[in-house]
Amino acid sequence: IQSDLNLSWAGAFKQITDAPRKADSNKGMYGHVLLIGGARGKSGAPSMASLAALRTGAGLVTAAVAESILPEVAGVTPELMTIALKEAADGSIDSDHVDFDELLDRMTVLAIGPGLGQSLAAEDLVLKLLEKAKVPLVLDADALNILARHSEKIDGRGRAMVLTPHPGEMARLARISTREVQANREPLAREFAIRHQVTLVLKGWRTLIAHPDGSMAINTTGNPGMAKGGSGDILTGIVAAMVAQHPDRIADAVNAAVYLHGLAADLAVREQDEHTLLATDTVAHLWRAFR
Ligand code: NPW
Ligand code: AMP
Ligand code: MG
Repeated sequence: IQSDLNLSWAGAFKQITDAPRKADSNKGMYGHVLLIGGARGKSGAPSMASLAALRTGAGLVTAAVAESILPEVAGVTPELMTIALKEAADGSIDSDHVDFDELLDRMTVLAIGPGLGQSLAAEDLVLKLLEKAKVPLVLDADALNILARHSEKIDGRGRAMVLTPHPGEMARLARISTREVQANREPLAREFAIRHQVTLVLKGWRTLIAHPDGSMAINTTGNPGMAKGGSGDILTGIVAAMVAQHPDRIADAVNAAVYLHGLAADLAVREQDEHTLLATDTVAHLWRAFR
């Protein structure tokens, strides 16, 4: 964590990760995460994100997915609630049949993108969600690929927006090559976050978190065992759950989410190996990371 902010952030961080749940807690105090993503062949992405959100302490988690993949997603764990959305012939969610008021009712945070695909129907859905959702948004994967075509809509001023691109997705957002992204990570992330007033999580080894006020954090956890399909989908769930629990402290929540994700993976590889680590093993070690 950047040195000038080190002390204040270390304190904030501990408050978030060490806070005991009040004895008289109820699930309504810990937020309701709504996750929208998945498509045929990519049902694992919303499943993993949902599982990770549940394992990070969200009070309730609902996955809203195309009806044909709902059985797979619902099967990830019985704690997960699901909403079946009508789909077009190609399997994409058909936004003309979505009742957005009902879908978004009582949600604390909306995470969109893992496994969603980039069809025209998916694009329509993402744009409508951006317009209708009044809660903090976590945008990942295909939601980012879609927004790369509508950069004027990337605006965190109305409600908070957290974007979690990997370098390939950042390249699409910034319309430059992945190589250029990697050569300019810090200035690129900072300028993007300030210009769009969003929280930008630029993933990869030493993930950067750039905040709308221009401050930045560099993550120190994580390992190459995470360079496998599913790792980013799990981060989306962790970020959404942390934001759901701390909607008034988005910067601290996102910093903590990124740190915990990498720490859980580091603790998991101590027991096995970077070659064999699965993204879901990271979820299974989240409890150790919190401890
Ligand atoms: P290259 O090859 O080096 O030019 P894509 P995706 C780059 C879902 N998933 N450093 C790199 O580019 C996701 O949620 C579903 C440098 C790489 O080839 C999405 O919706 C799963 N470069 C969808 O699939 C499990 C880096 O980006 C390219 C980099 C597609 O997502 C898998 C890949 O990016 C997946 O999560 C780095 N650190 N990281 C499931 N089980 O359902 C990435 N790149 O083309 O956006 O594809 O990330 O696989
Ligand atoms: P995605 O590409 O969306 O699946 O995201 C990959 C996740 O794994 C991100 O959180 C990355 O920061 C993390 N990750 C991938 N490779 C590494 C690495 N070599 N070291 C640390 N973290 C990594
Ligand atoms: Mg990803």
